[in-house]
Amino acid sequence: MKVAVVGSTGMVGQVMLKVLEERNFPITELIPVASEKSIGKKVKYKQEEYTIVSINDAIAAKPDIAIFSAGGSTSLEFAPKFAEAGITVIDNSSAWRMDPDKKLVVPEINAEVLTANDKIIANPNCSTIQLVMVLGPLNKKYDLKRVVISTYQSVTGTGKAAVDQLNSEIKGDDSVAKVYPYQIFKNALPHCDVFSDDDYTKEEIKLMKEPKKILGDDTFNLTATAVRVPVQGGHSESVNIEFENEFELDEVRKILSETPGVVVIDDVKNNQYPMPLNSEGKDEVFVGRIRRDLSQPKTLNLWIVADNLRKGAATNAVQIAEYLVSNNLV
Ligand code: 11C
Repeated sequence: MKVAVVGSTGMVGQVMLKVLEERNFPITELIPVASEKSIGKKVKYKQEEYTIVSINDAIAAKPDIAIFSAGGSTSLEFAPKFAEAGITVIDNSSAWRMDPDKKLVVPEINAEVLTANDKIIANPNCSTIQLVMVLGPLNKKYDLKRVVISTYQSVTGTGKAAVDQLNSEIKGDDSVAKVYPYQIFKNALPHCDVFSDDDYTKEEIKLMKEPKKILGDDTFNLTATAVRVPVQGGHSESVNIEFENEFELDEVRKILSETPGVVVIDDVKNNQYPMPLNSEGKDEVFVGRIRRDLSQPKTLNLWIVADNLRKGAATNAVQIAEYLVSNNLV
């Protein structure tokens, strides 16, 4: 496979190269793409250096697959140009996710929706991916009624400048430009991405809309509050799930432990539960604190953690590419 990585110098792009390498994706030619200022510079992949090219040169090189993580406006402008050239795009931005003609895919949950005709495939938002990895198998068994999500999101979700802001605040150095409206060190901002007219943030709206599309089910409701915290290793989510049907906790744990890509860490007697510090660099989605909501029947509380740059972005995109290759869809 000839593979272009668009946005190869960004935080997700860098993890993308690492994940492609680790998973030994069958690449015959790598085409790294980045913005004007990086053209001609090199990126490393499997001990070799590759020269960064412009996005138009990448189209001319006719890769089989282009994985985009270069922001919504680049995707809106260029993904259709790649698609017209017969190149399959897997896009990490929010540009195409809710387009009714585009598939929104978490391979463990809904890879079977993909066909050879899908030339622009959307990778969901990071906080959505880890959520649906847990909601998907539970919906099949107990039928979701309502989901209440509160997130605790890593600064890596905002990008390198936000990591720099946190690290400089930790050092007491005020010289770095602030990405957030307030200090993030020793703080929690109920504000991920921009506010929309209805007073929810875009991140919260993604959490409320994307899961229904991925699960192919709009019979349940979701509501979300997304919070940025001074953490780097991954996103955490406190999730309250009301089902239509009754459940047994042991069966819930069994279903989740048998779900590919999900790891249950739930032994409170020994202080065992998922934490972002332990999820960093891992591809799995970790779930714990699985317990009944004592305030009403058929309702569960749990805690989900995943590395937002890996399963929340790069790994999920590479898994989509792997599915396309192994099913001859590209
Ligand atoms: C965050 N979830 O943590 C965002 C980052 O739509 O892909 C990814 C934004 C997206 O702020």
